[in-house]
Amino acid sequence: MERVHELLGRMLFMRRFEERVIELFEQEQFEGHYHVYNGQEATALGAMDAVPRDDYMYTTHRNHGHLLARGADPVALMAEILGKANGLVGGRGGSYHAAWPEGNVPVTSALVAGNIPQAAGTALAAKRRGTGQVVVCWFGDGAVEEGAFYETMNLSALWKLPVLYLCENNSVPARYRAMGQYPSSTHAAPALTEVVRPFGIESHAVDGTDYDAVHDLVRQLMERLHRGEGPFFIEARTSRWPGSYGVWPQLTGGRFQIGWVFDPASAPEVVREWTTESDPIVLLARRALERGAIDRQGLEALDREQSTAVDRVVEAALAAPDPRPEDTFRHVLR
Ligand SMILES: Cc1ncc(C[n+]2csc(CCOP(=O)(O)OP(=O)(O)O)c2C)c(N)n1
Ligand SMILES: [Mg+2]
Repeated sequence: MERVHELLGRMLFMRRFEERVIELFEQEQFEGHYHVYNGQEATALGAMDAVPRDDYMYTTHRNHGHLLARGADPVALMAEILGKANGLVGGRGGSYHAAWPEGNVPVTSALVAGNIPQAAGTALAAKRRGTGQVVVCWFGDGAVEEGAFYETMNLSALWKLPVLYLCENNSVPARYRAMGQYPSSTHAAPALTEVVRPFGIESHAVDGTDYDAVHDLVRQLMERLHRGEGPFFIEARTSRWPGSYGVWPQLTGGRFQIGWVFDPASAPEVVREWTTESDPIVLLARRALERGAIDRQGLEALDREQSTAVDRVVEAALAAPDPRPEDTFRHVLR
């Protein structure tokens, strides 16, 4: 009971965090492109709860959820998105290049598939140095169309690199998430799990809206990676949040309302089907309600708590200082 409570709380925190990011962008509080993690919360939390802190994580343009799940300080992450001096990397990276070196997150690659060779290089270094560290590399289904992906799969298999390749295929309709074969929207393979098998890389598909399924699979594969097996490939299947259909995130349908859990028909039409069939928060909350692990009052209170926590994060990040002009060339090779 405690656990589902805590998990729903963490998912709601991520959701409210991203909603505020969209609003802050619309209020011109920061510039530059960015993406949000709405709808994939269960995947990041399920996976990151199974990855030891000593191991590395490489992330993508959809990095906020990965960083939060990894345990990055939300104020420092929000401050980084806003370009503030106390951001994760001093406000120099913004959303697209946030990193958390202390948390073994060396860099975000906003280049689709750009982080895949980097992750393999880090794994090669760890292997040669005998540090015992493993690398988790996130990417989207789009990265499986890139040449860098195939070169890296080949070398990873040849060199038996300790990497968990974690592909988030967010183009899967609800009914295909847990079963059957489903490709990405723009890949010729019958399923993304097939793509790495000719390299001899073991691969698995998992329903990315199911925290427990993701967690169990990642935990098992991480244990095996630490024993020297691998590399491994996971395709975590989710269905794209309508607010992420376009090139720029939009708060489509407005902020998520906890009432939609109880009455999905009350959700605006643009998000109704997704909310009903694919929102990992709604799916988990409904299961918890059915078995009496939480009640309506408890869920509403949880959401209020998390919304307030995010409001505090935003206030702190907005109040943080901008980088000083005299620091412009710090860390720059000249
Ligand atoms: C090499 C490269 N090509 C194109 C882009 C522009 N771009 C940014 S996100 C994106 C879609 C990536 O799809 P996917 O990897 O499935 O991730 P998703 O956005 O679905 O999470 C593209 C094409 C890019 N950043 N890098
Ligand atoms: Mg995708």
